[in-house]
Amino acid sequence: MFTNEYLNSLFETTKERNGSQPEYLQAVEEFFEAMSFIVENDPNIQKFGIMERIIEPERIVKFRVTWIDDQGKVNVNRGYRVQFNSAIGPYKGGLRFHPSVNESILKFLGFEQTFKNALTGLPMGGGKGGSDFNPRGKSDAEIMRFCQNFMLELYRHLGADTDVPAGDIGVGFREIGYLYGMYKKIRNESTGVLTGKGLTYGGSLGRKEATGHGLLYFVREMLKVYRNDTIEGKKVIISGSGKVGMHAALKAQEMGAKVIALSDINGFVHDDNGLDLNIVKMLTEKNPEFSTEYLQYRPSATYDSNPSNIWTVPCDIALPCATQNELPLEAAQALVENGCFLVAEGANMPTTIEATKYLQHADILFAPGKAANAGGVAVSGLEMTQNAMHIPWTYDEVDEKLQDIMAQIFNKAYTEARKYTDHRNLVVGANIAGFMRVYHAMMDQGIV
Ligand code: NDP
Ligand code: 2IT
Repeated sequence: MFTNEYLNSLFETTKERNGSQPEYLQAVEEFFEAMSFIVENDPNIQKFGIMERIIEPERIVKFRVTWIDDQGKVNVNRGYRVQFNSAIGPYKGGLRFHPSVNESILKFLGFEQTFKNALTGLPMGGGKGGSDFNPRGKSDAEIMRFCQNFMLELYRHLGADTDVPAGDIGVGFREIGYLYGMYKKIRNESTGVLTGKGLTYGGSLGRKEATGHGLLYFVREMLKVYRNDTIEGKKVIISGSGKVGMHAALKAQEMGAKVIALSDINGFVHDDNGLDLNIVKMLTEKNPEFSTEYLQYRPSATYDSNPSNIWTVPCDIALPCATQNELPLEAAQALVENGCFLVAEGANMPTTIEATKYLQHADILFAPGKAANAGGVAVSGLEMTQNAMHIPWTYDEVDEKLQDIMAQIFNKAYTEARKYTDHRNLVVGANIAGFMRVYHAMMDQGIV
């Protein structure tokens, strides 16, 4: 499977030990493919068990969360924190509240986060957590009670220099506020133990937009370096109109692109002349599922109730920003057939391995999430810095740093890609660049 025997045998063992965790195995497979380019030339990787250690979370905490709904009924959910790797800094990564959450999904996310955080150049290790709690349709009071009970368990594993969670799917300002309020009450301390906080109590300007904006800054570098081109006038389609997708859309428009299709869980809307993002924004602020209502305001658009069909819309650039494995092989084939020339992942692992390979073989420019969506965690790192200094930066200061970090991430991935394989292979480049930093830190710190 891989060109290296040692990686083949280790992957077999990993499959045996984690047979029921497909997302985690998928993330390891993509990583091992990239590692095939370097393990043979560096015997220390094998001798010091670097691969064996780096694919194994340092710690997984799993706990019961009990909460009472508005009808007085007692509910039980599962809470998790996967503390994946702390070689370069405190564990750092989001919390996801979604019914699909399980150990496989959180392990894949924590694993990817380790390399993503390394790519930012900031001192952050990798972690991820969350719950199978479904926030959809819950009242504010229910969300608050759930968050408080979740934190009643999680707090003992956190700390500004130990583990610093943030948001992810289903966790935004509101949830971070409730989680933070409970942490502060239990610990009696105001440290930056969560990022993505509200601006009145230690949050950073620019954090809510950071992943989407960072994604567009990354795309800007790709277009410049590979095509001597800009995004101006390009037709862009975006899946997911949540925190990442919405800000990616707004930034793409600001940079002169035309956002022609956008999806949510109920379908997607398409208008070849460009969607009216003010209407989308107004609708999503009331109700995250905007797609069914958009046509009432802009009847020139079309609506399709299957969100996966968005990939059949002819476009120049596709930005998957919803969830893992949302872009399978058939979608990649449709994109190529319809003239798309660039795919950049705003979500984590939205493209399946087969689809990624298909796009790369078809010479489509492809940006992996661990590089292209690192802007969110990068600004989380900047939020930690501001909290530690007790001084906030302006929006422009944060944005300038974000632009610089995204350009540097592109350069690191591009440089490694050029060194080891095709200069367009940013999957290999990003994995190697992220890995190298974690690897060297692990070597320096001995066998722990
Ligand atoms: P949100 O919960 O804010 O938004 C996700 C959106 O995607 C929701 O509107 C959801 O709808 C929708 N969605 C889910 N499945 C589909 C689907 N199959 N087709 C279309 N839409 C769908 O999450 P985020 O925006 O924060 O996260 C999105 C992705 O980006 C995730 O992969 C996350 O891990 C990644 N990411 C997030 C970062 C962050 O800082 N927030 C940073 C880096 C990556 P519904 O709510 O109805 O289910
Ligand atoms: O996937 C991600 O990078 C995030 N959800 C953001 C993590 C963070 O700590 O800001």
